[in-house]
Amino acid sequence: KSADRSVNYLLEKTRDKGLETVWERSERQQPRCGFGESGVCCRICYMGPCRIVASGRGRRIGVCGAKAENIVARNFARMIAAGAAAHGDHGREAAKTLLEAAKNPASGYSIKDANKLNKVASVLGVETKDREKEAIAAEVAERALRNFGQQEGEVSFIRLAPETRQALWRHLNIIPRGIDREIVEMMHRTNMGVDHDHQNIMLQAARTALADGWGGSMMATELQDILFGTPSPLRGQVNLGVLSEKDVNIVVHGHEPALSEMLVLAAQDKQLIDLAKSKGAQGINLAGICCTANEILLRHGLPIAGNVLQQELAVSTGAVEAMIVDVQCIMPSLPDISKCFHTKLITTSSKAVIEGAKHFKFSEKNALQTAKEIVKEAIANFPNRGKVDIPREKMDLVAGFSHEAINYMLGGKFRESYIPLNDNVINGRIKGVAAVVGCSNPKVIHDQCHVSLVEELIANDILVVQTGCSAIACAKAGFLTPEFAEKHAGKGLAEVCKAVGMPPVLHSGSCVDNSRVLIALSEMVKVGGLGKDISELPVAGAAPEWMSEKAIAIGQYFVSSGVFTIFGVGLPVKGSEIFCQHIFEEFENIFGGMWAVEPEPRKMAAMIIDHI
Ligand code: NFS
Ligand code: SF4
Repeated sequence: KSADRSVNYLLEKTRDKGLETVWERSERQQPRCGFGESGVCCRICYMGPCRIVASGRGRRIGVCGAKAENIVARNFARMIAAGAAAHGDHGREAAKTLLEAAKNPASGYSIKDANKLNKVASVLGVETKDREKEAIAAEVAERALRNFGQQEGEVSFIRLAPETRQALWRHLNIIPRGIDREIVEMMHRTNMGVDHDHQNIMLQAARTALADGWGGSMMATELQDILFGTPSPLRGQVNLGVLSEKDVNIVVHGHEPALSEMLVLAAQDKQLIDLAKSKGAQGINLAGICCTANEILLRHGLPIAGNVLQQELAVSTGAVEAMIVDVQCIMPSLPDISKCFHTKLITTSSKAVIEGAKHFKFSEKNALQTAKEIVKEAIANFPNRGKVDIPREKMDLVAGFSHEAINYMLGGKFRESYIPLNDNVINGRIKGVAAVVGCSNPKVIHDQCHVSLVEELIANDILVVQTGCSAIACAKAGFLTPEFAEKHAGKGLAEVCKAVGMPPVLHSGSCVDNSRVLIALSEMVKVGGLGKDISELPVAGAAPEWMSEKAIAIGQYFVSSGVFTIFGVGLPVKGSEIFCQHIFEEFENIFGGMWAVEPEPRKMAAMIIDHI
């Protein structure tokens, strides 16, 4: 089931115990409905559901007359709207937290990176001269919040894109006016009986996706850097072996660092550590799952227990006192598996409540206080621990490659810039750059596609940038160490990695941090020598094991930004040849970037290498 031995080991154990995980449930869904899988099931109104067969003697149109390309486009566009909504809401929370940090010292939040604050202030047009950082931060937060409800104009971060790209977007009339506004319009236009032109639907889908990448996601990344610090390279560890037999294990899972950052503070509290000792533990071990894990790794070097498909397995070790979740990618199966062990499942967001879990209301106003209560709850649970079975697998890694860090690392202290990267591409040592990102999916062998694809790319001198669960997969396989370059990277890439002391695979953060990739690509254009637009750069994007709507939103903003983007597993579009032709071919003439799909990682690598 997995390329990761610790996963296979625990899966055998859970099966012996008669427990169920995502893999058993996935098998039970076989055979899957072909209409749904190929995107031609429409449930938008209740004259349906309608299922379309585009060719042959089947039902070619829905009850209302919708054709296959209309239905596929609407479904695809709605996935983009949902993904953009998730990232947008995350960005909104970051802005609210920044406002709290600026105005309410009792919240426990503060401004960690004043440099970044000034940079973001200048993008948002906030005056910085002779002002306290709190005053600047408050205005930055307020302006950021305005980006969501704005009705006209352009969202602020668009201006970080290359001029040529901005001009193209203006020409296509797809610059997002406000983040929320584009999502609402997307939902409206895909209602029963509104937009019946798949090309027109996809233009608004492109705008909605840009409102994610250059809007909500970028907001989340940039404001979190101000609040919690901009990542720079540091060492860490990954995989289920990071759970400790002797400590109170607290696993944070979800996405918003507003929660996990406070848990980091609470877990270091001397009184709470003493309390843990009084219960017979050695101390407190905080580890993460999914993107929250990436956030605490990048900023604190704290360990990652695993990616999205490992959430149930972490509980099945019997060593987790509390799993604390906020929003996104949290399986509703967690209370069931937690009941079979002593693990307390704790929800913290009023947006994400799970029946069977204990709810601690967390808000940016009482953050540290709540975090301490949660840690106490975990400590109190330590004496209830039964037999534990923690797999031995854990791997060292180096992570923390924000675009600022890459800049600094390549250019050195006195001439921070992307010039050396561009030079190395021009002189042929590095052939290009690929962003390999996204989820894990039980429809394919866990981690396998990520690992095989990345292996092939670096062997061909392509520098790989990673985020999300994909980064965790390659980290577990040992790809995120400078030493890995010597053995597995092509000669040119290995030389560059050795000179700079960096891994051939750069971990840039969580999924909202794909916005770092957009900024890095824009910098590569601005430095010059490789092309006048992102679409002219030798770069590509890939999500080999995607599953979430968020991944589709990311894919579309990469494409709308001019990047050739390839997805594994499959895409729910095959039901319409007309639609496929539009996003796989015609898109290139519109955006300079286009979608592709290929489940086989070696073939996927070949397509990326060809493109580059
Ligand atoms: Ni991205 Fe991060 Fe993982 Fe997929 Fe989920 S955790 S936001 S959506 S599964 S990569
Ligand atoms: Fe069927 Fe049209 Fe209703 Fe979709 S919108 S369910 S195709 S009638």
